[in-house]
Amino acid sequence: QHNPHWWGNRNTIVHLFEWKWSDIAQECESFLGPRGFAGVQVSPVNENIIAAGRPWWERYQPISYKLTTRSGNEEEFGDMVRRCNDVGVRIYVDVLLNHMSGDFDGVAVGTAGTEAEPRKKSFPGVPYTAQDFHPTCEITDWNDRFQVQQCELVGLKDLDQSSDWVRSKLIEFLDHLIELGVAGFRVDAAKHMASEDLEYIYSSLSNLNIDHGFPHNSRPFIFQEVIDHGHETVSRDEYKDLGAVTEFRFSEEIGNAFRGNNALKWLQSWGTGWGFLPSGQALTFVDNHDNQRDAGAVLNYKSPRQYKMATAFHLAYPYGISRVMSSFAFDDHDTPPPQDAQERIISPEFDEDGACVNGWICEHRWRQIYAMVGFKNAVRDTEITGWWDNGDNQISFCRGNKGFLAFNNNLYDLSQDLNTCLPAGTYCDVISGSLIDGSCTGKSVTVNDNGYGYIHIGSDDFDGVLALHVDAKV
Ligand code: LM2
Ligand code: CA
Repeated sequence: QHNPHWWGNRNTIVHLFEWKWSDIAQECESFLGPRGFAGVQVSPVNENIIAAGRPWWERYQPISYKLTTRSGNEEEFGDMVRRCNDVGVRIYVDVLLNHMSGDFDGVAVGTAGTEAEPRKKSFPGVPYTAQDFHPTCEITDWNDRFQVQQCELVGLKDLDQSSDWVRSKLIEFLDHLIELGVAGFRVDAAKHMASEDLEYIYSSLSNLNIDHGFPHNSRPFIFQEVIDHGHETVSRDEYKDLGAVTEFRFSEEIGNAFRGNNALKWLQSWGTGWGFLPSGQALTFVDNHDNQRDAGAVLNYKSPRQYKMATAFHLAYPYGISRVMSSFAFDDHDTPPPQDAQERIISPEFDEDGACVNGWICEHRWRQIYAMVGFKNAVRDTEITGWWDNGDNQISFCRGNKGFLAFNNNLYDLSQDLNTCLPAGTYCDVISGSLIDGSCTGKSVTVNDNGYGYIHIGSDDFDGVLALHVDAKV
């Protein structure tokens, strides 16, 4: 279940973290479809606990499988899926199969009004009772398979996926979403579930809904969140044949490289050469909603120059199933999404350039990022050719004869003739500007009959990357 069911030549997923369904529907029609995005990962859709201050992570504490959250209700969700599918944008849902909520004093009331008593493992909205959960224990040894898979991840009540009842409830929930037209799922905390149990669940799911444009017998796309740095007992290899797996090593290594901790010339062997999963099994990202909040190598929107360069490399190098993060501004781990005084999530607002202004970051609306989504579509099915580097932090390469990229992460200028592999002509750099009414609003490069062009990326240029492709030829 590795096929994401993309439409046409599209090939990038965006995670619209904490967005409301009605806003995503609008975004599919007005921005994502026209810009060639392939799909959206949406926040969890099922009812969750209400935590004080409304941190984003309350949505990782389910109460029932009713489709009512701060992002909207079932009707709004269904309307979003239909409208996005109509413009060729697929929807993938973040699903919580490992656990329900954590401890809560007394009776908890969820976002759909359902009551539960998490301390007693009583979730009548499903219903689940204590016998549907593993006995309570804490994960202290991450090399102990039993603890990792059967104890409670940060105290969240741990479901027993080997039980027929639990399996049937999870399958019913996922099938309900398939019926509504989704293309697949991000499986949260997959490492904390036995792969045999997941295999049973995935293989029991319905085919995708043909009324939403999916071919007959299409299987739901699965990408599993498995954090594997290579030194734990439970490994990504147990999951990779069931569906794609999040490749966290990609995120760390690309952060290292563009932070300057590793010379860009080494990126020539990017992908499996770095010990990553085979391309078709790897869900790749510069940052995700968890690791963008951690200190360390991973880049996020707070380092925009390096972040844009890393994203350009991510989308230009033919490796993995690409996902772009779209965040809201945060100060610390618990910062809630933009919300009003009644704790309702607010809709993004845009300035005249289309950038988000009211607490939403919307990296996917940064020109340097959406232009690379277009680049990836334009060069689809071509190989890397013509690799060049200066032995350090200046690199360039071609994607067949359809696209060309150059990066300068040195503290001196890149100024020289380079092989772009492109047909002769003038091309707009889609990073510094765009092709508008037949001319470039940013840099342009003239390519001669031998495919060479003069490339300049100053060390103090606004962006350290330049990108040319055949769909932005003057
Ligand atoms: C994930 N993948 O495996 C998600 O990507 C990640 O965002 C989730 O953690 C986690 N697993 C569980 O689904 C987040 C957040 C945690 C938060 C949990 C549950 O990063 O901080 O934990 O969601 O809401 C919070 C408190 C924690 C407390 C727990 C249970 O921060 O201190 O533990 O709730 O009450 C006692
Ligand atoms: Ca578990």
